Amino acid sequence: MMKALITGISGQDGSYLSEYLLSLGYEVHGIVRRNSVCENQQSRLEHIRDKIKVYYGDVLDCASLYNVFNIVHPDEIYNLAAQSHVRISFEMPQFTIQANSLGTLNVLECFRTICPNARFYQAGSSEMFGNCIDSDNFQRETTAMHPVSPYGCSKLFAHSMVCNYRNSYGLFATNGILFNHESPRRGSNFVTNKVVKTAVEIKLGITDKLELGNMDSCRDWGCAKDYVRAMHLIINHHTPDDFVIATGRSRSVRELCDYVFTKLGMKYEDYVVQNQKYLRPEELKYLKGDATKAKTVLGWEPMISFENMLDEMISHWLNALS
Ligand code: F7E
Repeated sequence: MMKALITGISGQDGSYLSEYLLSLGYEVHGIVRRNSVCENQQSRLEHIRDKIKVYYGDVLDCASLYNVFNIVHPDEIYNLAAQSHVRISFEMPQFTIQANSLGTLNVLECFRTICPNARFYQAGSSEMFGNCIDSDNFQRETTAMHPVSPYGCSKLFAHSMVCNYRNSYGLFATNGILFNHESPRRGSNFVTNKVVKTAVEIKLGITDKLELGNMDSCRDWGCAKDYVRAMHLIINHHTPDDFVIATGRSRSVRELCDYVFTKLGMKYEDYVVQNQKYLRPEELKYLKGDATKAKTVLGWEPMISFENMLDEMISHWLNALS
């Protein structure tokens, strides 16, 4: 039986990846950070709690990492642990760099010294591109990377270290460069789930307005379930490599609002107001990923549309809040 170790198992991607790997017959192990509200700690894992093995640890606590690696001896390592909120990375730049950059380095060191024959997947991000874009308006594996947030900088360091460990030590170390991916399990301070949750609250009379930051930025939004499939394909490819995972469609925050409010029989213009506090000191304006390499080399394609994903999120919040 193949053994997977997932850092950040309690996050959106960690929970979907666990489900997917369990369905493939994997033994799934994961590391969670201690949270003062223990119900919050593993809320996304409740339904599979008896099928996975979870350890307390932290990518910044090397002793805990070494301990878990020595217990599990994984065949596949998925490094998903991160401070993943871009705006918050401006408020907590040092923690973001520690967790995302040094944390990745700590996990790489465990990989190199304890189980060098394993395979490693790094959760990279389209935020690494910053405002770099090719002349055809796409970002791809060869596009320059000049990040515009502490989060983007932290992920670029991690991405570079993975390449360095692959080339220096011959390790099977891979990078996914994932564009935005969403689901009902997305934290409700990310824009998709914030818009859907608040629109449903407005529909149900729980609140009367939605406060947002920049509505003109554009993102390439895919579905988390499709993207965890890509992680598994990347780590199981015959050669360690880097892959962009994206849908190839870009939409503005305004278009997102329009779809969600219209679906609920409302006009977003009647409820959305701008609040400066949600603006970022520097904004990444436009993302549109070209996943041709993943399609041709790995056979990966997204299966769930933007609309179907948002419909699932709307149903989720209607059920939860009604
Ligand atoms: O923002 C704008 C905001 O926070 C999307 C993370 O998973 O994807 C995610 O990063 C856009 C930005 O995601 C609000 O300015 C407007 O332009 O949902 P988001 P993100 O920053 O793109 C990348 C690929 C990652 O790797 C990250 O970990 O929406 N926006 N008003 C807002 N965003 C938020 N959060 N809240 C607002 O009120």
